[in-house]
Amino acid sequence: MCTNCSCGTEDKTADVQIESQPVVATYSVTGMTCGHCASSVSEQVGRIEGVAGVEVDVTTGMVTVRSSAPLDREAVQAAVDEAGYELAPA
Ligand SMILES: [Cu+2]
Repeated sequence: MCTNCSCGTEDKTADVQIESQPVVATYSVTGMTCGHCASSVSEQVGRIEGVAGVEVDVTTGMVTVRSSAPLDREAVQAAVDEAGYELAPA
């Protein structure tokens, strides 16, 4: 039995807990070649409302974005565009 909230369940992966976790989405960005590219993309994408963290892998072009809610693909595209790179089609 859960003693924290007295809900009576032994399941520690309750829906509420899952929903409160940040959303993680991965995007593919083309044109990045160095750490500066990565930080530009990371900075722009990080400005999108709700974004909690951005991880960029220059080698693979993968951009991992953590946010409190699912992001608008267009918002991510605009941010990547602003940084001077292109979001690869999903
Ligand atoms: Cu660069």
